[in-house]
Amino acid sequence: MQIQWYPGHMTKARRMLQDNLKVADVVITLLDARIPVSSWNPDIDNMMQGKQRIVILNKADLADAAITAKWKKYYQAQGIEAIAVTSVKKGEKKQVMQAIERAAKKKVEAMRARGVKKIVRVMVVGIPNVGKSTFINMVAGATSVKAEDRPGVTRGRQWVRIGPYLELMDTPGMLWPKFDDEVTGMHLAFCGSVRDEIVDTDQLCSLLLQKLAEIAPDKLMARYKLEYLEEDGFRVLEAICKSRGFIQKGGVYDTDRAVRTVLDEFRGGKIGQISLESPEE
Ligand SMILES: Nc1nc2c(ncn2[C@@H]2O[C@H](COP(=O)(O)OP(=O)(O)OP(=O)(O)O)[C@@H](O)[C@H]2O)c(=O)[nH]1
Ligand SMILES: [Mg+2]
Repeated sequence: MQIQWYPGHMTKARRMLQDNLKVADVVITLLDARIPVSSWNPDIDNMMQGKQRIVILNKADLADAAITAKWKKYYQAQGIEAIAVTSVKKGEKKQVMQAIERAAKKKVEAMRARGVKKIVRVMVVGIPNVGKSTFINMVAGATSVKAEDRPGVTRGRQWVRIGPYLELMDTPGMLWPKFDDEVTGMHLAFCGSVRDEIVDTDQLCSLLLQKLAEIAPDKLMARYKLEYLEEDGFRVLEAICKSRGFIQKGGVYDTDRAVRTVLDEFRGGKIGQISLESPEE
């Protein structure tokens, strides 16, 4: 499945990111805990060289906790601090603040030695729809920036003040101009980071069902009350139409409705906590 998708505003967003990087003391990269490999933007990564970094495995509530724990170890083994966060939940702020404190410690202490109380500036980056704005609102304890369940919500940058000595910067979601492989684009589309308008959602859903049949067959069968799974994703889609009663006049399967339902339910975690990528692969 080929996905073409580098919208014009991203070139602008990239330039803006580069300009603002100069004033950032710490960079927080949000990854989608279900797809840490595909949500790691190599382009952003290159820009962030030499910065103090924290990796947040966000949407941890939607991922398999055992696999997320492995991912944490994986990053830590590379000397990158990584924490698992569910930004839609309260009570996650403390571990984030502690991580920021650790990352900014050296700089803060150096300034203090010169008698200056430093304001720590943290830039939050990541792919579209990964939850950057939601994460910032969670840390701020208020709805400071707009967050919505579709990619491309945040357009300009925005500083959010978290207290007298901390500011977080929200940035637009960034994809990279080209993917090295099709799997990356597919995984990003499964998880809602590519606009559905630019992909063939029937095919996307069929591929998702094939993937779920492979890695989480029990959850898939339980959710849609299926007794067995066919190899072909389109056949699974038809079985779901039957089981859910998505049938139009004349007995025709309403596959459009099944496609919407499956994509929404997967993205919302209703099929279960499923990680599509594990560090062992
Ligand atoms: N289940 C779950 N949903 C989350 C989490 N964090 C964010 N979301 C949801 O993900 C969707 C996108 O969130 P945003 O904060 O707008 O994402 P963003 O990265 O700012 O997106 P852009 O500005 O478009 O790049 C929203 O529906 C959020 O409620 C999380 O930890 N768990
Ligand atoms: Mg946003």
